[in-house]
Amino acid sequence: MKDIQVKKLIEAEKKRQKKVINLIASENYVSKDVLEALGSELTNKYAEGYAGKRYYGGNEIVDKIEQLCVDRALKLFNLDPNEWHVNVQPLSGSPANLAVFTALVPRGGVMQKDGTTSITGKIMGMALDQGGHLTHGQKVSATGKFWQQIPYGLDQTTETINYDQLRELAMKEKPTIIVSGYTAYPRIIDWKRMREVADAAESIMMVDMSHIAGLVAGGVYPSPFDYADVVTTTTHKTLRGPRAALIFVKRDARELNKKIDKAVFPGLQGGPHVNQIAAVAVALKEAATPAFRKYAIQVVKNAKVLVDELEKRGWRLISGGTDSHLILVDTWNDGKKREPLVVTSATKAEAGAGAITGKEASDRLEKHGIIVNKNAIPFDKRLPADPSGIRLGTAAETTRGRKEKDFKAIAKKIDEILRK
Ligand code: DSN
Repeated sequence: MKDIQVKKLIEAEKKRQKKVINLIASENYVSKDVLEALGSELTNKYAEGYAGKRYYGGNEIVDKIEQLCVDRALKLFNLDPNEWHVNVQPLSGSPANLAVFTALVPRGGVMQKDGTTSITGKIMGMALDQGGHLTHGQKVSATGKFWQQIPYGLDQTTETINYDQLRELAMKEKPTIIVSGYTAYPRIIDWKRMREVADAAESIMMVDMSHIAGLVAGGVYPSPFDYADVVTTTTHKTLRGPRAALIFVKRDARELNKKIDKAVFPGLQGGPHVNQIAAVAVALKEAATPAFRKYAIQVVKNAKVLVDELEKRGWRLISGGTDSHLILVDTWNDGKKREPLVVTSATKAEAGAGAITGKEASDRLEKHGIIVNKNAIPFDKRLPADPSGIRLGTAAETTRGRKEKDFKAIAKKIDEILRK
């Protein structure tokens, strides 16, 4: 590379990535092949439209790449192309979710007597502080500005989804769409029950499986495809691909797939990033191998070891543990278990002498080479900029070959750093 400034910065970031222990639950390390596809000449090409129906010439090869990606995406999740459609063009998770809502959830826009504008479409999504994602209808996101979010949450005692409450709320609100699949929820989601709720409320069932896609592909987390109408996913978390997203849509008489395709292009995006699509295709092939299945098994094993070792040292884990790659630690207490579980305390005096906020914990760990993110915990009384916990994940370090004994050592180190 001739640009020395950028080259040096890339080298520095490469070094940083090698040096640290990366426990960011949404990050991973891609293969050289994925990087090669991303850095290829495919980035030069405009390809607005879909395979066979482009608005630019010269797309014969690009059509083959996009079709290959489609075929591999369906195959990886055992989907019959007659039953499922997949759009491989979303640039990332937020535009993918926005495209689904744009296509399927009606917007109001009727001026009310008091001058406000009515919003008719309801998106039922988990509240941010309970583990939901911004793009599941939170107010600060476009998805919460164009549509009304009906937030749902967790049971305060178990810190897991209360499906009966969820059903009650859904029946009362009758949202157009119910979103499950979260950004900070360690447990297995009962897709069948989500389907029952969606059917009862006559809602569309959407699953955002961004965090768990690699675990679903690896067969260590239940697949949502037997139940959902729409499944979105980013491709760069446990799936270990480039930053991009996919939208899977069940084919039926409603032709949701056609609406969603139109919302992606020309609704929200112009030319797809063909280099990114090729890189996704590479990652999807990798994810279909026995080696990837072994990887997915190890990711969950490592997370369970991390849970056990932290718990042994007195740390309270949200929901008491994990079924996935993801762990939420309540750092804002004195390092002891809360008995019984209570709403997190707002002040240090209430929290106990050893309490440490999520921000303090994350900053302190980073100084010692462990990278995590601060995270709100359910029913958090603190603000998102300095919440009561941290989120940990095992996907990235498992890619680097770390096993149970390594995660035992990592847990010990985390405990020592946080108690200093
Ligand atoms: N930022 C991602 C995460 O960390 O979960 C979701 O967009």
